[in-house]
Amino acid sequence: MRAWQAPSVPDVPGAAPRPVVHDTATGKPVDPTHGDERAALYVCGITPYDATHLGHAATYLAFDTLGRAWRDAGLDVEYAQNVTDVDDPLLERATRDGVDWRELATSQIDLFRRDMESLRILPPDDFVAVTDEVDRVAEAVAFLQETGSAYEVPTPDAEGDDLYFDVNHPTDAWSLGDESGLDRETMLTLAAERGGDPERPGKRDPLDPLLWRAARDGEPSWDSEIGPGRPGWHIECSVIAGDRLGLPISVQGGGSDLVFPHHEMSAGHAAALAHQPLAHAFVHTGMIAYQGTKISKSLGNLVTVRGLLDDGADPRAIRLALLSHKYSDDWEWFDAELTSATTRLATWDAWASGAPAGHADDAAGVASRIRARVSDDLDTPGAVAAVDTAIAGGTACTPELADLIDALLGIRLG
Ligand code: 5CA
Ligand code: ZN
Repeated sequence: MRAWQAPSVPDVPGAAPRPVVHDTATGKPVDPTHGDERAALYVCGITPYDATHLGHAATYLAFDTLGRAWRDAGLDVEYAQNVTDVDDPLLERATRDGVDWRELATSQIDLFRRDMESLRILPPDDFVAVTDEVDRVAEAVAFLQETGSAYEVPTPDAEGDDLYFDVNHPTDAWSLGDESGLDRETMLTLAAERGGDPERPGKRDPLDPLLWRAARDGEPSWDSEIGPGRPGWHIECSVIAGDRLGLPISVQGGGSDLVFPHHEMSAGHAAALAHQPLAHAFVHTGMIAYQGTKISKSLGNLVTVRGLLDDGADPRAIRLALLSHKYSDDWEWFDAELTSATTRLATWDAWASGAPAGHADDAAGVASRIRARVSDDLDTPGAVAAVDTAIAGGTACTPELADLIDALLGIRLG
C-alpha cells in the first residue's frame, strides 16, 4: 500500500560511525547489521482505530532516527512496516461507534500518513496492510501445521477450528524466552494483558498464541487453504518481515509493550518458518505517559499529533520535544514540554538564520559530536545538548552544520 511522502534528507560530506543500539534480547549494545552494508529494519505499525498519539510518534521517530543514522553512515537501508488493519481492538471500536471496520481503518491510516508527513518521518519502503497478506499468512500457518508447530483447538462456535502455535515444539533458532528473557509467571501475566488467552481450554500450553482465527458469524474472514478465517497477531509480523526483508533482519522494532508476547512470539514463528532468528537485535522504545498513565488508545488519555498541530504547534517543535528524551526511557509528557521545545527551536532558528557570527572552524567539531551522540544508541538528548552548547559557546552555524542537523535530527532550521 502507498506509504507517505518522504522528507528531503541532505547528503552531508563525511560519514558517521556505524550506529550501535541496545538489544533487548542480549541486554547489550550491538551493531545490528553485523558489519553488512545493508540494514534491514522492520517496525511494528499501528492498529488503525484512533489518532496517532505522542507515544506512536515517539516510537516511529526513534526508528526514523536509526534510519537517518544508518544512511549517514553510508549504509543501504531497507525498511518495512505493517498496519494491523484487522484485529479485535479495531473491530470492537468499529462496532462501538457503529462504523464499518474497513472505513475506520482507512480513515485512521490516512490520518497517520498525514501525521508522519508533518513530523518528517522517513516512510518505509514497504508499508503493508495485513488484509493484503492474508493468503501469505495462511500459507505460513499451513506450513507450521505440516511441520508440527501448529495445532487445532476445538472451536464449537466457528466454521472450522482455531489454530495455535506450540511454543514447546523444538526449533533450531528460538526457544521461549530468548527474546524477552522473562520468567514464566511474568509471561503468563503479560499474555493475559496483551491480547493472549492463557485461560482458553484445549491449548497444549497456556502461553501458546493464536495463529489463525476460524471464521465466526459477524466477523471478517477470508477463504484460504486452511479454511475461512483471519490471521492471529504475531504471525503477521513474522511473515511480512521475512517476505519483504529476508531473515534475519537487522532490527525488529517497536514499543516496550511489544517485548512480550508480540516480539517473543513473532521470533518463535519466524524460527519455525525459516530456521532463522527473526532479527539480530530487538530494539524497544519506552512508554510515554500522560496524566500519570501510559498514553493509550484504549485508556483514552490521548495527546494526539493532530491535536497539537491544530492548536498551532510547529511540527518541528513536537519533534524536538520528543528528541529531547532518550528513546528507550519511559517518561511523562507535560504540556510544558512543547513550550520549552518551541523556545529552543526559536533560538536554533535565530542562530541558523542570523549572520554567520562566531567561529566557523568549530562547526565541524559540533557536527562530529552530533554524529557521535546519535550513533551511540540514538542519544538524541546528547545531540540536542551539543547544539545548545555550540550556540552558547558562539560557534557559527555553517550551511553544512545546518544540513547535518536536518539529516540526522530531521529539523530544517532557518
Ligand atoms: N499493530 C501493533 C503492532 S504489530 C500495535 O502495537 N499497534 S499500536 O497502534 O498499538 O501501536 C503502534 C506502535 O506504537 C507500537 O510499536 C507500540 O509499541 C507503540 N506505542 C503504543 N503506545 C505507546 C506509548 N504510550 N509510548 C510509546 N510507544 C507506544
Ligand atoms: Zn508487530
